[in-house]
Amino acid sequence: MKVAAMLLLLPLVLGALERVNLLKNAGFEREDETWHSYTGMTRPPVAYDSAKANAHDPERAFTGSFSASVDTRARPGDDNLPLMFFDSAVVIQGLQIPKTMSDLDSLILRMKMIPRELNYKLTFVFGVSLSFDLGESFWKWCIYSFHGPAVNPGLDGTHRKVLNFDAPDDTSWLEYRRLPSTDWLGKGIRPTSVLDSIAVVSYGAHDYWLGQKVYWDDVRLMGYADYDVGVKEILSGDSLREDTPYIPQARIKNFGRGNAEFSVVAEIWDDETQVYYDSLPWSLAGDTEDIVSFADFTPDHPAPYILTIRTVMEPDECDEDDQLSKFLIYTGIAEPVTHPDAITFEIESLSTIRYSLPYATHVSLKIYDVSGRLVSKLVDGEVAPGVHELRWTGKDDVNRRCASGVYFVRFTADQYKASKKMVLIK
Ligand SMILES: [Ca+2]
Ligand SMILES: [Ca+2]
Repeated sequence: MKVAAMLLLLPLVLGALERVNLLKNAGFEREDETWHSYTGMTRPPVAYDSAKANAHDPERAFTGSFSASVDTRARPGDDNLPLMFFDSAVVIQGLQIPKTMSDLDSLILRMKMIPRELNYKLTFVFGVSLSFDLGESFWKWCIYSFHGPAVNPGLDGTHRKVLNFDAPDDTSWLEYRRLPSTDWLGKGIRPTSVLDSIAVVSYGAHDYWLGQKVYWDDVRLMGYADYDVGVKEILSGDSLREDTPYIPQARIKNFGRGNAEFSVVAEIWDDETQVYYDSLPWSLAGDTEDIVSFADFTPDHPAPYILTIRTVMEPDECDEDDQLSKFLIYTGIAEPVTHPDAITFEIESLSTIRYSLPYATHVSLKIYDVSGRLVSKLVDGEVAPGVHELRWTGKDDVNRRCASGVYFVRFTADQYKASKKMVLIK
């Protein structure tokens, strides 16, 4: 019974799966197909299309890195405006792999808001929506709604969580972190409800225009992935030496729960030119790591090189862990010679013995007392080329302390034979 209980516990102990960002291109740095933008509202009372949505805003959004934006600042013309009207700008991403509410951890938002005019600082409305597929053609939007202090807080309910705040006077970025399970479970959402999509929205509405431009950056939905591999760390060094092979090496991980079949690619670039490419097929069980070593690269000219190592898998739920890069500094200095050109043997200090081998060979290193009795056999076997150093601890082969006095160290390597005197002092 005890054994069975232990076995049942084991997967829980090992399952310390890391949470990853389940949104693709969360920093909106690329123009790609993962985010879609829509403008205008298709439901009554009246829709206008003065809104602008950008999944990849070419304006630099204050940070130097591209962001998405939703903009409803422009008010429609005043002619024949009805009492109520809406306009909205939406940037939306459908999830590639179905995720349930219990897979999700936290939602992290970074945004910067500019009200339509300073006078309208109190009446902005924008938000982030999570859409859950409840089955049988039912969906539910769970909306985090950011309201100016003058907007009706009574909108808070089972579909909407109102987060009131004062618009900042400057253009600083705001950061919010929410726990969707805490906010939405029990409000029509179950742990098994499937997340369908996420959207960032700016609303313009009413006879006085609630308009604002909102920039979004690094929107992250942390949770457990089924299919996600990535590069954790580049292990190979950052220096290149002339005519010395460099072996790109990295620690990779399967962050997902499922088995992963993928490839790992290493590239080295000299400015715009690719000077090295290697690709290896790999497979990893869920939540395991491995170390990958690629074919070696020998630079033939000094240059500022960049090494990039990346994983390639389809599908892969998180793209921000796929790739790491580092600069390789070309020192132009050959590595010190590690292969000596002759066999040498010396007693460095009272108990330090050093010998060098230009090639692998059989080595015998034995210590005898003055009567010629074998006291200790330090080395007896095949030894790799290089410089080798060892200390005699002053004990014999059965770990007894030897008496102070004079001993002889006899060294044999290939055809080389030498004997040197050593003094042991206690
Ligand atoms: Ca960005
Ligand atoms: Ca990945």
